[in-house]
Amino acid sequence: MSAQKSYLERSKLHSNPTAKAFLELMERKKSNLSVAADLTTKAGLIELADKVGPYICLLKTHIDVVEDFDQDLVDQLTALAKKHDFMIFEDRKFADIGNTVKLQYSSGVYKIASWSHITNAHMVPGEGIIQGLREVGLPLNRCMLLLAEMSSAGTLAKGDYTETTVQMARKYKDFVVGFIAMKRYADQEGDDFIYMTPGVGLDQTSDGLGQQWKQPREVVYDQGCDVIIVGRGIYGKGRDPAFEAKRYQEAGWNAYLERIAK
Ligand code: 6AU
Repeated sequence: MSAQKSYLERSKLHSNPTAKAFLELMERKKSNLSVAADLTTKAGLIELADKVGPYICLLKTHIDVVEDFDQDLVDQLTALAKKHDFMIFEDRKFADIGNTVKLQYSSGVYKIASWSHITNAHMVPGEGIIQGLREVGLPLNRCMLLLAEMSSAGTLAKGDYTETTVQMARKYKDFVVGFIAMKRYADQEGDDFIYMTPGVGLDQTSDGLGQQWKQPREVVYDQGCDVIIVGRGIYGKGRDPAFEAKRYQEAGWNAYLERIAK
């Protein structure tokens, strides 16, 4: 089972170069924390990335919520990723036919494929969505996650939908390296998917808009997921982002150490 192996062991065997580098990075930084930087200004996003940078393996962006987006923001985030040694995950949640997502991924205002190491997509449109994104991303050494489950109350991503999503990931393993999921699924021969879980909070359990927050230990130790994605628990009102990021980094990492020692 990949859940029992260390990130380093897994990195040695991984066939996707970006997933391999990401697993190495997690081990090097002793971090399985991704910060969901859902801020609406360029200055706010850069400031947060610089503050939490030392504690994270992955900065997750929603680039389309930034009011004053420009190429300089991308350049600065890329420089911060180098300075602090983290990767960038644009949480675009693509959901259209292959030809359209190719354009959305490569072109337009954001040119996501040019700077984001990892992105994600819903499987609603069927297999063509992976084929379209893969055509753009593979030559650039990018990779993606499929949304197999969601953290929100009443999600329709469950049962057969989740199972088919996992099968599709197996079919396109060279580009699909993992899932947004609430738990780890049983491995089949040769599987090593990276499981990233949003809806993580140490202090609160819900936001009144359907989000449901779980403890880091529940996600990493009990459910066997690899990366905790934390937003408002870190940058929310009245919080000190560097202090909180360190707190979540420790909680996530300790749960991982406990898991691999099982
Ligand atoms: O910690 P929060 O609730 O402030 O932020 C959670 C982040 C947000 C969501 O867009 C995202 O995680 N998210 C996702 C992702 C990462 O794809 C899926 C999901 O099911 N739930 C969820 O909250 O940026």
